[in-house]
Amino acid sequence: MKKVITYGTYDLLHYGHIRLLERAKALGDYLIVGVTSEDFDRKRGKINVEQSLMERIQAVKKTGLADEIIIEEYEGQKIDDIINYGIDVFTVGSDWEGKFDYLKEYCEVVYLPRTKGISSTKIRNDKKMIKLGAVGYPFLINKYANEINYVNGIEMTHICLSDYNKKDFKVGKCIKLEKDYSKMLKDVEAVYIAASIDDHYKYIKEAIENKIHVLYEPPLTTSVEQFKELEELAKKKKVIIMEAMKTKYSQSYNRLILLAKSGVIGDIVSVDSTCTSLRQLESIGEKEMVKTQNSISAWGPNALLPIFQLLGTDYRQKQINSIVSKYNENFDLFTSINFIYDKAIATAKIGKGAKSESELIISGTKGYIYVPSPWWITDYFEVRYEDTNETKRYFYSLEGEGIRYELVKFNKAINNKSTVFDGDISLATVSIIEEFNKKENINIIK
Ligand code: C2G
Repeated sequence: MKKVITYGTYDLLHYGHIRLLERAKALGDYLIVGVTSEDFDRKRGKINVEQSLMERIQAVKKTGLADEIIIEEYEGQKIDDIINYGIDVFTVGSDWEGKFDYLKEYCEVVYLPRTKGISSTKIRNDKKMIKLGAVGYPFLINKYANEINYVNGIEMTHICLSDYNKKDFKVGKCIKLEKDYSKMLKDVEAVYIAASIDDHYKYIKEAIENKIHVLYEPPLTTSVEQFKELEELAKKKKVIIMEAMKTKYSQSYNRLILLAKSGVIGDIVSVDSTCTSLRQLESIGEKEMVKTQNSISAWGPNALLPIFQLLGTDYRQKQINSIVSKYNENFDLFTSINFIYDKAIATAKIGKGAKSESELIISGTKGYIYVPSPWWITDYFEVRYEDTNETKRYFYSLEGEGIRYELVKFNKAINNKSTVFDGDISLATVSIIEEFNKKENINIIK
């Protein structure tokens, strides 16, 4: 029996895929189709795949052409499969011409002519493009304007100038610069809000009222009352609201949270998360910095995320200690928040006026997870035990600081009308920021 193998993603299965499978089948008696896993596709830079692995497998199965379907999960698997399944012919489309010649050592390699005029990318692009407008800080908007080019189905069409000049935005000519926010909202379906925290509420509210989907730099607002109002309004208007927190959508971060919850380090007894940066202090000085977003609202959402995800928001006790600026009591240069849970403790340390090792450590009864600084944009972490020989290292690819994965997620949420808003965690964070701003139950060190 002549065994043939071929691989692919098979996203939104189309005529080109089917023709390839038919010809692959005709090369022998038994056809094995390797469908790529989400992880593997992401590693090889395919971030726009729309369908889940299961949906793609089902579609290949439905063609009736595959005698067996396997999952392709890692680099180098093709050699393993060819040996293990006793493959005679490896085949793939001519877009890969020459790329798999190294397999000739193990079996026959056939490149089949690719069908012209059709591709998954084309099908994805032919769908309606979501128009995104942006408002706020140029350094953030410039990054998003660049990263959105890697994402199918969504484009940045407008930027609201608000407090800035045209020259602050280093973006292509096809983006329209608009002075008036309300006017911009008329021309877009979604908006990215990276404005000063004092303007968040009014910008977000106006967007939701106009049924515009919102991607916002957290926090949503600094008031619990406003938070609840906006959350309710978004539900009523059936609008997606999503935090622009790249950590939250990065593969390595999600994997480490899952691992921590799976028990590999035993019971979690402590989460220590530190987020500090002196960048702003060094560029504009303390006197100017204290007019901007304080440390707790700038870094709080990030630093508190792993604590609330792993231990929940139902802590028994909390203590906030803050060193504040001599120029402005409402500006914390450095804050530490300590939590006591039923069976665990946690600390978040944040600061725009002090520098520390910005690491994340999750301690357990059997070992700990260590994420090096800056942990919120990491592509690497370790699971460590008493016996250092047992250390396990995890590597991931993180392109463009993770912004493009966040945009893919936002785009998918809009298309699938799925919710991506973790209300409990965001609310718990906003309530801590509000407590600080109101100076309730806080130790202030001047
Ligand atoms: N294909 C084709 N004609 C098209 C589109 C795709 O013949 N118009 C072929 C591809 O050449 C490939 C198969 O259909 O052989 C699956 O295509 P994709 O889903 O795009 O997968 P791809 O990224 O090419 O994966 O490591 C090799 C990969 O696993 C192949």
